[in-house]
Amino acid sequence: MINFRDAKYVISVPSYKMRPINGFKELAVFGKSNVGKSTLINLLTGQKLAFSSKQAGKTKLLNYFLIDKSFYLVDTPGYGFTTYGSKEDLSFGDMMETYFENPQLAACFLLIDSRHEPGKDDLEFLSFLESQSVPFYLIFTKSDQAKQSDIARCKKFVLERKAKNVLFSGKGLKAEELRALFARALKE
Ligand SMILES: Nc1nc2c(ncn2[C@@H]2O[C@H](COP(=O)(O)OP(=O)(O)OP(=O)(O)O)[C@@H](O)[C@H]2O)c(=O)[nH]1
Ligand SMILES: [Mg+2]
Repeated sequence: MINFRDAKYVISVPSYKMRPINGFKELAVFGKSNVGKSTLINLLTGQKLAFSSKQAGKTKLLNYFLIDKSFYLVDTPGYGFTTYGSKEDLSFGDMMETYFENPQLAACFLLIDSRHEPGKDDLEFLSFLESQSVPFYLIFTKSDQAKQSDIARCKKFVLERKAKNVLFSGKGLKAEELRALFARALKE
């Protein structure tokens, strides 16, 4: 059993190459700015480790958290914060391409806001993930605020994309199911 509460912030870096080298696997959380990546990490660990904010673009670097002294959770900068084609978004693209060369990357979690249609940037990032060999999981966030019709649309989207391993998350939900998904991703 992984103890997710044994969690510690390690370092924020522009490239995975700058994190401590120790052979630990990494699980990385991706998604549009403000989708709830940092909040999800806090829910998983039961601590206020990652800064969450109403203001988009809070997380600007790859933030490494050591969990149970055995693997890293990585909080990534949200995409779609700046307009497409701008300098910032180009550097986000570069950062991600480099990140996926990372041999320690065990699995990715793409977060999508359950209340809205996936945006162009979500679809682009999903296509990018589908083109990579690293396994990925979809998590629909803010489902506590989603309407029944939103949830139905998300489920339809999942079927259309043939995505596996899907989870809904939201404030007030228990962390156990989420922890089980992350634990499974680490093993696979
Ligand atoms: N209702 C609800 N609000 C949430 C949920 N997850 C996150 N939020 C809120 O959404 C806002 C953004 O959350 P963050 O966790 O900072 O989002 P992020 O993806 O880390 O954003 P960036 O660091 O800018 O990329 C905050 O005000 C959170 O409180 C959720 O499941 N339900
Ligand atoms: Mg964040």
